[in-house]
Amino acid sequence: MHSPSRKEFVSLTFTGSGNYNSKQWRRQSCWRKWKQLSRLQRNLILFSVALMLVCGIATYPTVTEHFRGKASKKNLIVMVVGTLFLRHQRLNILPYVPPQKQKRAPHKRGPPGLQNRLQKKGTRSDIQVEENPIQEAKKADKEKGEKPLMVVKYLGVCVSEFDRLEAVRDAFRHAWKGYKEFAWGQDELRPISKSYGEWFGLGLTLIDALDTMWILNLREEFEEAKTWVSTELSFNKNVDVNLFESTIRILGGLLSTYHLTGDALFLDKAKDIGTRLMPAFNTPSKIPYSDVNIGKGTAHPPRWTSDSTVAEVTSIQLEFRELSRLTQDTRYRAAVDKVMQKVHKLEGKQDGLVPMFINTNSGQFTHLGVFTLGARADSYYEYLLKQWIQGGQKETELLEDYLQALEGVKKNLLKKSSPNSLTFVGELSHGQFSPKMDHLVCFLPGTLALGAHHGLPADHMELAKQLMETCYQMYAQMETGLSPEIVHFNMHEGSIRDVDVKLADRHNLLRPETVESLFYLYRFTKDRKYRDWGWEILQNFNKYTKVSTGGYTSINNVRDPEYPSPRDKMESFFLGETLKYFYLLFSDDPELVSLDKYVFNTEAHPLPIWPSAE
Ligand code: DMJ
Repeated sequence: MHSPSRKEFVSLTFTGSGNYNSKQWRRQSCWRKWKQLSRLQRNLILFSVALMLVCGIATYPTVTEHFRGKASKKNLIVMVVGTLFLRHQRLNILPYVPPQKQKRAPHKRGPPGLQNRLQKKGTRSDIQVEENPIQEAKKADKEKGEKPLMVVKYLGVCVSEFDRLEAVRDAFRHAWKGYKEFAWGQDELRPISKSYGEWFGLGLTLIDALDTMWILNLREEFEEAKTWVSTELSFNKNVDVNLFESTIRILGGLLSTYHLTGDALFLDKAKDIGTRLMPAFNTPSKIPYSDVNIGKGTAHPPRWTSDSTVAEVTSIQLEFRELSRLTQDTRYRAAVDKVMQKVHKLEGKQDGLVPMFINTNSGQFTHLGVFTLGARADSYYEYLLKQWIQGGQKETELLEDYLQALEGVKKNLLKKSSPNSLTFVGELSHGQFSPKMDHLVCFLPGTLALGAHHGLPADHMELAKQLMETCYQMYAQMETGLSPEIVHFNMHEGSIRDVDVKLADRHNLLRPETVESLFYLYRFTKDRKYRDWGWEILQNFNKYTKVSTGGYTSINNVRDPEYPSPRDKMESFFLGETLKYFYLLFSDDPELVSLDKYVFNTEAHPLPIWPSAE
């Protein structure tokens, strides 16, 4: 983070006697002081003034463009003067203004001494606490006794889209710095212990992040990563991988990078991993096992059950179908289409909602009667719509299942909270409603909006907007401004707050779903509040999860801004998804991954919508 150097200021102290209010005295005094300056000082001042004028003229059209009709005149002046001032201080021409230095909320208190506290508790931490004007303004409101039941939006922070995009690129570079230094070529960075964690041993973070680097235009970083893929990445390894996770992150990441770059290296690698995953489908029912040994070509369910997770077996289709299209080898598509056809016909659904488990021997749902849009079922619904879009909107069974499931959601799972009537999606267990909602469910506003964009009923967009507000409140109502993994909504009249969080659910894993939905909602509505919400969330990630030596960490407690308790893990999806969706949210270019040409897989890897002839 750039901080202005003191050496760059020229200090002028005016002293003197007499009537220092008189204009003449001031004029004479100034002139005398000017004459007292050395030639170097005078030249420096003249140069600075000239530079400020030139920058001012150059900046004016850009700044007015950003703020046309969106900011008050006062804000505009603050922005122009602020930009010029900071440029002058830094003596360079880059138009990036570090956002947190721009404007402070009144009654600012110092940032909590997180680092000290962590060390006192004996936890080694390099978490970097940054100033956050939005949180400070909220605190100020609280101190004034204005308890924000429904947290209001602080839109007055004067930051241009350009700054926001740069802030995302900075965040990516920071995450990458940690990965490169302490975890290069490994699956996940452990940023606090400056080490790494292995899951599959396949460079998961690096592969997940490839297309993000391309989209963020971080070409140097991309080239380094590409070199690793071409020289180091081998799938010929005696290792068990999870079919779903390696499909969405590795196969999906390689396919999208192939499409964005046109480089055949990524298609070759995609074909290699796709082929090695195929043994998972050798089951009595053709519903795939959860795990595959990609070196030995054997597959098996988890040790304790012969069930697979419904979301896992129904969220690998976009990737395998695309692999068939690109390679002209129909086996990949045939395997995953068969799964969808079987699930389409299965007994045990309720109004289109599916249970969470399916047996690989019998091919039947198990653990019947429990319905959620969260963990273990979430992306089933997402992929119904997205496969329909990918295939040119021809596969009507997929659309029917999607529409029916949404009716099932409305009928069984959709409720309002108290006191603020937030619309939320709860869960159903053997006829009993539970007001529990996983953060994972926050993919739904984006998916609903995407469907409406592709011609589905307009009320899908209305529901998307309501749920978007709820997902935002899951962040805004927490002390850190970051959402917990799971919330419980209050439904009793007279409740004081909408959201409760159980002790075990207070963690935040740097998940993308809310940012993902904000991206879709902004793309389709152009309502700037979605960007402001995203900006607020990004700042809170920076404040509570950024580790000074590089990387970001998941945290244990979003309710304690003094001690969020780092978990020492940066999930690959933070680079693959969260930061990518932030960037796309702040980008003004609708052609940067056009939603009329691409469909994102559930790990944010864009795959093409097939031309209508296919
Ligand atoms: C990602 O791997 C995918 O988005 C998946 O669909 C759900 N879980 C994580 C992110 O939260």
